[in-house]
Amino acid sequence: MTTRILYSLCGTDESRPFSPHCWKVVLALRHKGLDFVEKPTPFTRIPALEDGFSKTVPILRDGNELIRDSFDIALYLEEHYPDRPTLFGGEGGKALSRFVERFSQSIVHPAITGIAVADIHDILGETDQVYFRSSREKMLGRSLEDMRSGRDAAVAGFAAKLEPVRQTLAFQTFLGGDAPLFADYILFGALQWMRITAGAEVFTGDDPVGLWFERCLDLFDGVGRSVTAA
Ligand SMILES: N[C@@H](CCC(=O)N[C@@H](CS)C(=O)NCC(=O)O)C(=O)O
Repeated sequence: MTTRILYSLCGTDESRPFSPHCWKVVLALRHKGLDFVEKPTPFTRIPALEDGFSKTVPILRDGNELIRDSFDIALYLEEHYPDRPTLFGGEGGKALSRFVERFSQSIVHPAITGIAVADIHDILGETDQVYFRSSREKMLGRSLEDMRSGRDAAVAGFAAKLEPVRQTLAFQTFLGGDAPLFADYILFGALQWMRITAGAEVFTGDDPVGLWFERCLDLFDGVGRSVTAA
């Protein structure tokens, strides 16, 4: 039997893994019907994983193979498990998923950072808090306290950033069409990160994006719901 390990990210509570990129991989593995063991790891222990293989998670060990980066992991799974349900629906799907990744990374992630960064700090252990504060304050050019004071405005402005997704969902049930593909899991990962760390209510009850997110939470026996909202 293949040993498949997904190294993911957690704060003090190992039962609440929260990394967006790791959630993408959880859904990709479930989509392919592949068993795995998840090992949630605090930030400052990531560099020691698998003899220093990667500075970031997710890391997937699949037997003797080690793969880093969520998109590369999805490509690897597609290539090595071609008989399982497709994550991309062909080469065009791979290219278009890259657009969804860049949209998520450049528009959605900064917006979520504005909402959740101080909350993330608060769920980390002491060593991680020191690392997180200094690395994030340097990256953002602002203190975590300053970020926290902008939280309400960030929540209020969030839903509008997803207007292209909202309009797309008027044509189809998932970004992938009638059924979800990796593109859905990319955006799901971002919203799941916010749900678990900040629990912010960013959508009105009838917002198609919120309804799509609920559909994603239902996938694969509700694996996304196995971790409750903050
Ligand atoms: N492009 C990478 C990004 C991975 C990434 O940034 N992971 C974060 C957790 S969400 C991480 O491990 N950060 C380590 C750190 O900031 O020290 C992917 O898609 O997997």
